[in-house]
Amino acid sequence: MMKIGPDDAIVVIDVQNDFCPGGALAVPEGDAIVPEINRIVRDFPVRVFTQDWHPQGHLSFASSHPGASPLSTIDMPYGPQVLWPDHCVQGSDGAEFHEDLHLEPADMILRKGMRPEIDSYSAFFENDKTTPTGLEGYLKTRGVQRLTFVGLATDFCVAWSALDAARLGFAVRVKLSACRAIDLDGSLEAALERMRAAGVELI
Ligand code: VGL
Ligand code: ZN
Repeated sequence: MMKIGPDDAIVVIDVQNDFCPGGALAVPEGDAIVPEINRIVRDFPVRVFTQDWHPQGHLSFASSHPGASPLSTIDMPYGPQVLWPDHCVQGSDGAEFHEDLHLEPADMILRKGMRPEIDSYSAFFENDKTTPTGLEGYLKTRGVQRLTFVGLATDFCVAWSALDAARLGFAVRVKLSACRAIDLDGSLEAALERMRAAGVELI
């Protein structure tokens, strides 16, 4: 059992159809984490859910770059960007939360990745690492000091969110049994190492 106090929050990252088996950017076993998330979410006094929410033609989509293959990397003004298959398009079924995920306990649902020209893996900042989503202010004004991350994908949106949270001064835990990874060219091991080095507790 995790120790949870009044200063704790859970952040459930991107448990959406497109990241589950059958989806456009399916994470292996992405749907397997839903029962555990449903079980633990109510133990936390503050609960945030995030939703990847891209307009059609988003520049993180390979289809927006003629000749580019999905999962290749290009240089964007804000740094390297993996080009993904079209996913989590605003209003599509793929962008909906997994149907078994319990949303009733959510305090806040945060959407990210809406600006066409920049991706946002992290729940705190877009990929330029400077444009804020507002989540820091929400959590801090609610008195939250420690965050537990669960969701998809461990090596992208979960890791980038956890690393930003640590940088912002939150105590950070990632509950790996309730996360699943894309694991593109060793990206999972690299993300775990960066999180450890940043003082993120992997539990
Ligand atoms: C994600 C790739 C692209 C994620 C979102 O939720 O980890 N990964 N968009
Ligand atoms: Zn995305």
